Amino acid sequence: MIHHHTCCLCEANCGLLVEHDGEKVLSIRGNPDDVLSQGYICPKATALQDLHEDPDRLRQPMRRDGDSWSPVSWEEAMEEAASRLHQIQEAHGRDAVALYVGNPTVHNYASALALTFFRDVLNTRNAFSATSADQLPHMLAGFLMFGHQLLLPVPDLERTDLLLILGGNPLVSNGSIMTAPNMRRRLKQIQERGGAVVVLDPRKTQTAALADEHHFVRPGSDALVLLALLHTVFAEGRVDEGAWRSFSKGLEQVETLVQAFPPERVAEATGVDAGTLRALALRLCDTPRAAVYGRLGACTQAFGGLNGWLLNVLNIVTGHLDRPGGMMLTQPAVDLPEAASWLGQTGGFARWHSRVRGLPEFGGELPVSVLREEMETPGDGQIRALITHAGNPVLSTPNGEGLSKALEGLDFMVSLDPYITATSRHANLILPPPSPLERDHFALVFHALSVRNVVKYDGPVFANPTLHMDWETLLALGHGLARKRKGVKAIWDSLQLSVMRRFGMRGVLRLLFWGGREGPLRGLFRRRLTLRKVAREPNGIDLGPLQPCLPQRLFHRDKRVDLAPKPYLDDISRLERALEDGEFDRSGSLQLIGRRHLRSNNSWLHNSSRLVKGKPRCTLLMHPDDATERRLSDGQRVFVSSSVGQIEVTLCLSDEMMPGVVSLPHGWGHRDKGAKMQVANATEGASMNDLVDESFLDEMSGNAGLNGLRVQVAPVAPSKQLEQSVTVS
Ligand SMILES: Nc1nc2c(c(=O)[nH]1)N[C@H]1C(S)=C(S)[C@@H](COP(=O)(O)OP(=O)(O)OC[C@H]3O[C@@H](n4cnc5c(=O)[nH]c(N)nc54)[C@H](O)[C@@H]3O)O[C@H]1N2
Ligand SMILES: Nc1nc2c(c(=O)[nH]1)N[C@H]1C(S)=C(S)[C@@H](COP(=O)(O)OP(=O)(O)OC[C@H]3O[C@@H](n4cnc5c(=O)[nH]c(N)nc54)[C@H](O)[C@@H]3O)O[C@H]1N2
Ligand code: SF4
Ligand SMILES: [Mo]
Repeated sequence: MIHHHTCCLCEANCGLLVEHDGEKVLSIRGNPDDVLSQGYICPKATALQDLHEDPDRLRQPMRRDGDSWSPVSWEEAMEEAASRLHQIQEAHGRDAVALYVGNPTVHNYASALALTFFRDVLNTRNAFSATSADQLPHMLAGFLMFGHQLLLPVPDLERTDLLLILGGNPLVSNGSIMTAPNMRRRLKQIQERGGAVVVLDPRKTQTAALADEHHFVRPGSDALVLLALLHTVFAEGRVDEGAWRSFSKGLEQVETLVQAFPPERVAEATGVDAGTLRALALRLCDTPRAAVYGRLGACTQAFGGLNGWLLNVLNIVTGHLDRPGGMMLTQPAVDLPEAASWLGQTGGFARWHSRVRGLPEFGGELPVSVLREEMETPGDGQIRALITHAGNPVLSTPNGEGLSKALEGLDFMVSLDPYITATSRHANLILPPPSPLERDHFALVFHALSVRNVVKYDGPVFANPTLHMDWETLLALGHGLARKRKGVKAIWDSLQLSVMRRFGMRGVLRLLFWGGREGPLRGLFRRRLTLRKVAREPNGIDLGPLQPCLPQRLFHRDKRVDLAPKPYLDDISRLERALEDGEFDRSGSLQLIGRRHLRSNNSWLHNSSRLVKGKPRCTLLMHPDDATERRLSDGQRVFVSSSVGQIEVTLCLSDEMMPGVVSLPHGWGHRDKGAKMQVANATEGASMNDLVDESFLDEMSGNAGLNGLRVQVAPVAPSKQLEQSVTVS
């Protein structure tokens, strides 16, 4: 039997044909008729079978006793979790229980919806997520400039003639904040129609290799690049005269500010020469359909916040925002920003600050870089218990080793995770979800970030009534907590959650369709799309190319784009100081950046033999000149050390690296961190995040700095190394 499904592993959301015989998966292939992916899949799709069949995947709740684990019934586990969390909140206040929400949550509409209810009940200020180790700067820019944290422009790949990429490697990541399966084909199509792809990256990545132009850029210096591009646009009198001028404000402030950043001033610090910067700026102005797209590398650095803003500003003043072929906003059938605004949630910034370091809240969450200190620092509001949902912060967030130690000091921890991971192994209870093939799929978040407006819903491939979906576990836990509390709010929460548990998240989705822009409640001329209609189309429905939608889509009350929000203007002085103090200089130390691999997904999928086989992947890439300077050679074991830690890895020399920059993938080191995953534990690797100092971050937005960290590299046995080289010479 063949079942249509969608791969939930990354943002591309590729359509799948899953062939199965009863419970046995026979094959997983790309669906040639899928509305967006048209048959494309990457090697990870077939690993959905491995996930489904993995003997290490937990199939019932587990309770830890010291180092040993034993199964426990759902009823017992839920009761224990609810009462322990309740006791801790009663004794120490709501903030004593923290929540960390990881990346797979956004790939699961039902848990994303359930979390909004659960967070409301938990009511803690100590809420964290992978957002602050990822796209927070884009969301902050959406919030401050357009009035909604979920208004994130995506490149209109189908029509652009010039795509400038800063800090993204979509050929490997398959695109982020840009749902666009088959990036290779899409980038080649730009070239085939006479357009060009230009990449600014400290590594000549797979995407850079395919691009028409690649320039090395010094890690962390993108804000200077963007300011210099803007400088040129203004200095040459090339600011676009489009309609956006009538619904924006703050242009004069931007003009004044960029005057201080001529290309010549930033060339040395950025590693990009002034002529290149100037030519790039003019090319952007000369190309009617162009898009400047920045992603992870431009976010997770010391000036990530400024980058989020400057990327939008550059697109706006060159006339490339909200225009076909430029950076555009989506209008999906289930309109996430609008639905969130019905609930009064358009975002928020700096409404409160973290207790110890005073870093700002964003969207109701604190930066994950403060998680450890908020656990270890005594006082009111200290974190004493933690709930993790689909996250592995020990491997994925700064100072993982430090965090791992801090978790040992908690009074109670519960993890919703299919595995005993580096993080969940510290939990008292693990509550596992079903596999992705055992749940339905709707790309609630990624339809809102898709390069074309599409809509699609898939039912589960396998039905398994004994399993508890993440959403059910979350709502049951919230319900359990509410029932133990007293007062009007507790009664309301309890009532609301019991209705929601019965109604189900599919029911909420059905409602969202009704009120959505294509839904029956939106008038006669709409398509009257309902979930039922969508579910009848297993290949999905095309709703057409992205359409200009400003200023209507703005959420600011004055319906204007704010080009110059104050937090950004204030932060420019920090950038100025860094430039003046020589912080961008290469001073002997190396700068460490990350690297993704097509066959991996953050800290997971490492327990699939077919994905991890082959050459070791957790290697340190270094330019040969840097190796010669340090008398290091290819294939040698080295220590990489930083202000907070040291790891041992194998060195690989490669001229794809910018001199002075080294690269490591993150999410490895399962065995050292005590995970219980046979294949992952037998695979070589160490955790890059053991090196990342929590104080290396974007102080303005609070986003973690995961790229550009200063490190030292030394041979594992210096004396032996020296002996060898002396003998050779
Ligand atoms: N150094 C460095 N660090 C990084 C990055 C980097 O580039 N460099 N990237 C950052 C980014 S972009 C992100 S998004 C974060 C990711 O950070 P996290 O989200 O914390 O980490 P993941 O590795 O995605 O962990 C996902 C966990 O969820 C579990 N899981 C998978 N599916 C499900 C499910 O359906 N339900 C439940 N309950 N659990 C599930 C997996 O077993 C795994 O333990 O890492 C960040 N960390
Ligand atoms: N195969 C695979 N796919 C994935 C994931 C995965 O782990 N594996 N993770 C998923 C997740 S959670 C996310 S968020 C996306 C991320 O997807 P992308 O945003 O494409 O992220 P990366 O592939 O990490 O690419 C970041 C690039 O930034 C570069 N870089 C580092 N520092 C700097 C800098 O200071 N400036 C500039 N200009 N560039 C810099 C790096 O060299 C790298 O090429 O990928 C998703 N897709
Ligand atoms: S690119 Fe690969 S991992 Fe991403 S959705 Fe498609 S098949 Fe899945
Ligand atoms: Mo991410």
